[in-house]
Formats: sequence, structure tokens, C-alpha cells
Amino acid sequence: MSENEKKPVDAVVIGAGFSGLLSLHKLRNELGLDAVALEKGDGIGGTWFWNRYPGALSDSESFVYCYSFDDELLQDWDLSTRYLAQPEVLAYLRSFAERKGLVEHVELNATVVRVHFDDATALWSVETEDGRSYTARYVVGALGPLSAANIPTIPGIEKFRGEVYHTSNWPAEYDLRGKRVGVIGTGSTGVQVITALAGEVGELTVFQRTPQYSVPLGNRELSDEYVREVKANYGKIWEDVYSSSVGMGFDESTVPAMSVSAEERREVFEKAWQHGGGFYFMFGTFGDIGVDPEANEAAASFIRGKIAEIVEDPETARKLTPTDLYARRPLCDSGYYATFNRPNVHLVDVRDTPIVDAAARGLRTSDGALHELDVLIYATGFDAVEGSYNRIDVRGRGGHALVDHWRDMPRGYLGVAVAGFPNLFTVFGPNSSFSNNPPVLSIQAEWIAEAIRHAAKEEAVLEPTVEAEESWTTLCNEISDGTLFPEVESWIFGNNIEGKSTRSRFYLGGLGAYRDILANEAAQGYQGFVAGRS
Ligand code: NA7
Repeated sequence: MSENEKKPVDAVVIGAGFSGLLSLHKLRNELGLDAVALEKGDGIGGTWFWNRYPGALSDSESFVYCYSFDDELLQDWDLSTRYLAQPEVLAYLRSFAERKGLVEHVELNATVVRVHFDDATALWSVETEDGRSYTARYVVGALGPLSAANIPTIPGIEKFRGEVYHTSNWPAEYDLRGKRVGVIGTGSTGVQVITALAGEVGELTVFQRTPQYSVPLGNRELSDEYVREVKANYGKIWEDVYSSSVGMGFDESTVPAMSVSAEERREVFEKAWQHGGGFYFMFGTFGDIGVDPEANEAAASFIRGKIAEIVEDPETARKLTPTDLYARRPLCDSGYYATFNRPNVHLVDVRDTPIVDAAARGLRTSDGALHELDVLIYATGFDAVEGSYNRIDVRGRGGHALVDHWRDMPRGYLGVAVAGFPNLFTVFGPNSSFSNNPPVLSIQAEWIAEAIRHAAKEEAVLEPTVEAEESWTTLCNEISDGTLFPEVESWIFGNNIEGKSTRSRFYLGGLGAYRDILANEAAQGYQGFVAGRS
């Protein structure tokens, strides 16, 4: 395509999920820019468009899984349960897009494949797979931290005659009733889909690599009085969320687990178990489960005890019981462990007996067993954070590729900008705050919009210095090294993808501190940025 076929706009937003829609709203409706969002899906909603598998649900409290600034929508919102299921989040996002007049500015089925910076003009050129092409002064990447599917390589999979789905690319229509279904993966997605499908399908075979700690979800109807109370107090609720650590809408504990008696600890854990919520169990019970091995073991052994009580067959219970630290993303469920008491649910421990290959009728494990399946579901997670960017050919100053910039470790300044990539901003770029996603992305989208307003006024390009990026990356690694989280393999540290660097991808210093750091950067006149003119 020649230069003059490129459509000139002020800004391109990549993605139309939670982050992309908010960014588009800020840029168009608040800054008055000519901005367009390019969305790979054939509908808006991002994560909540793609992840429509049975049981998909946000496990943040519903009243804080939304845009905090939009009081009109908050007041009109029909909040009825403690958590929001996927169709409800999607409906919320659609309603937001319609109310803010964004729908006509989202191009659907627009898979971005190239994003190149032109040193001479300081403009970005953005191209889609089907040949749509734009030039823009600003690019906002709102690709989602968990959107590039991880699909394991199973030798001979092409021979398998059944249906195959990844949970993040779920078919619009499906019928699993009476079928023999296999699920690979027991992360938060696997736990949800396994629990939801067990009663629907004929036989369910779960291929588990690592057992998980999970606590009850505790979903329930919210009373009218509770909802009235929430709506009347949103100001205070958001103040608390934005000054907390995980931003989940509950009081975080500061009490060290070992400062109370064993009996009191048990009572606190039992109360939290009855109340429900994964983040609540990890951060609402005691303040040091993520940092103190003894506190961690206390929480872990409580959950292990529950597994032993719930799961009837001792051998199945043994396989389901984790022995490592309780230091992955905390999970919660609607009866996950009890699911394995059902006669139609079978657990295959693929650490004991790895999957060796696929045959026409199912998957074969190393013990020679053929697990016959009509449907295979990959609940195998994502190439997180930089994974979605690395699938696009992004080149910054001097033609430097983003994939090379991130080869030994993903780096990003404050999670929102990358050295060598002027006027390119990232929502959930490397080393963003690890907290309830809507507040994090709201802080970032707001900050990015203000940075663009500043850049436009000053006719400047905003590009972080290498030093600023390096010191933020170092800080994030130091903070995470002070916790127990890197001691356990998970997507948070890139361990789930072969060849990926296994450093921190998040700022674990808490949402409140993160917000202050970003606010300070803007107030100090963007000192971590190169002061270049466009
Ligand atoms: P996760 O948390 O990365 O879980 C993926 C699961 O898939 C996990 O149990 C993996 O086992 C398993 N897995 C991945 N590859 C394989 C292979 N090759 N063989 C067997 N098992 C495999 O992804 P989710 O989608 O559940 O959740 C991601 C986030 O999305 C979640 O934290 C929420 O915030 C939303 P492993 O544990 O690596 O041994």
C-alpha cells in the first residue's frame, strides 16, 4: 500500500476491550482527537468477548469491576450478584461503548500486524492483516495482558477427529451434552470450565499438570439494601480501592498470621472460606501470606485440609493436593474439588503420566492409556503481557523491533511506555500494577490521555529514557524478589511459556503506591521521558 492510501488520524488504539474502550473515550470525547480503535474480534469487549466458555466469570467483587469515573453508569447499573458472569461484563462494556458514542469508531475484524515508527515524520504507521492502514501521531496498545493464547504442542494432534477449542476462542454455538470431553489445564480458567461442565457433559477427563489451591467463590445475590448502600457510598469505595494494594473492594489485612494463636488463625481462615473469594482469602485474612513462608504454609495447609475433607477418593485427593507454596494468582471456585467426586469426572495427573500424543479417538498418556474424547478443551492460558505485542511487528526509532527490546526481559516504564518507542503507550504493558484490572487500566488510560494532552500542547514526543525504564524494571524485580511469588512457576513470571524470560512482569508494590508514582511523574513534568520535539 502506498503512503497516500494510509488514513491519517491523530491516534490509533489497538484493542476494544476494557482498556481500549476507555482509552478511545478519553482520546475522542475528552481530548477531541480523531482516534480510532482497531479490534481483532467481530465484536467489542476484548477478554470478555473472547472468553465466553461455560463458567467464565470475573472474581473481583462486581461493584468494583467497572469504570470508577462513570458515575452515571454506576448509578444505573443493575447490580444483582457478588460477581459478574461473562455475559454481564460484556453487556456492561457494550452499554459503555454505546453511551459514549464509541461504537462507530471501532473497526472490527481488524487484526493489527504492523506498527512502524517513521523517524523522519515522527508518525506511526499501523496496518491490519486485511490491508487497512493508518498513520497516527499516537498509538495506544490496549491488547490485554492475557490475550495471546498458549496452545501446547501435542504430537499427532492433527489426527484427532474430535472438536478442539481453546477457552479464549470459544465457539458461539456448541453442544457438549453427553459428550466425552477432555480439559487440559487447571488454572483459574480450567477450574471454572471444569466445574461448569461436569454436570453437562457425558464424561469429563481433566488433564492436570500442577494441582491448585482454590477456595470457595461465595457468589450470591446482593440484597437491594446492600446495592443501595454501595451506590450511595461509591466515592468512599473508590477512595479505598485506589489507596489499597489489590484494589478488590475489601479491607486488606495487615495482621501477621503468626501474631495470633493457631486456633485464632484457623477461625480467620474458616470465616474467609465461608465468606468466599480467592483474593480475599490471600489478602483479607492476614497481611503476610505472600511474603512470610510460615504464614503461607498456614494458609496452604488449611486449604489442603479442606481438600482432604471434600474429596472422597484418597488417591484423587492426593493428586489434587498442592504441596508447593500458595503463591500463584489466588483461585476461587463453585465446587471445584467436589466435582471430582462425580462418577463421570476423571483426573489424569500428567506429571505422573504425561500426554505423549494424540490419536484419532483421543489422547494417549505415557502409561499407554488412550483417553477417548469427542471434544478437547485447552484451558492452557496465555503468553501473558508482552505475548500479545510480540505477535505484532512493532518497530520503533531506527527500525528497532519491540520483540528484540524485550528479548531478555520485558521492560516498560511505569507499565505505560517503552524506551525507543516514542508516543507509543501501553495499557498493561510490562510492569503494570498487579491488582484488580479495571482500576489499574483506569489509572493508566487516564494517565496516558493526560500525557498525550501534554505532548500535543508542547508539540513534543514522549519517550521514556533508557535509565528511567531500567530503574523501574529493576524496582519491580526487587519488589517481587522480596515476595514468595517468584518461587512458584506461573504466567506472572513467564514460566508457562518455553523460552520466555522468567522475570517479573508486574509491579507488586500495590495499587495505591502505583497511582501515586504515576501521578508524581505527570506532576513533575514527565522527568522520566526524553524531552524531544516532534
Ligand atoms: P493459567 O493460569 O496459565 O493456567 C493454565 C493451565 O494450563 C495450568 O494449569 C497449566 O499447568 C496448564 N498447562 C499449560 N500448558 C500445559 C501443557 N502443555 N500440558 C498440561 N498442562 C498445561 O491460565 P488461565 O487461563 O487459567 O488463567 C490466566 C489468567 O486469566 C488468570 O490468572 C486470570 O487472571 C485470568 P501448569 O500450572 O503450568 O503446570
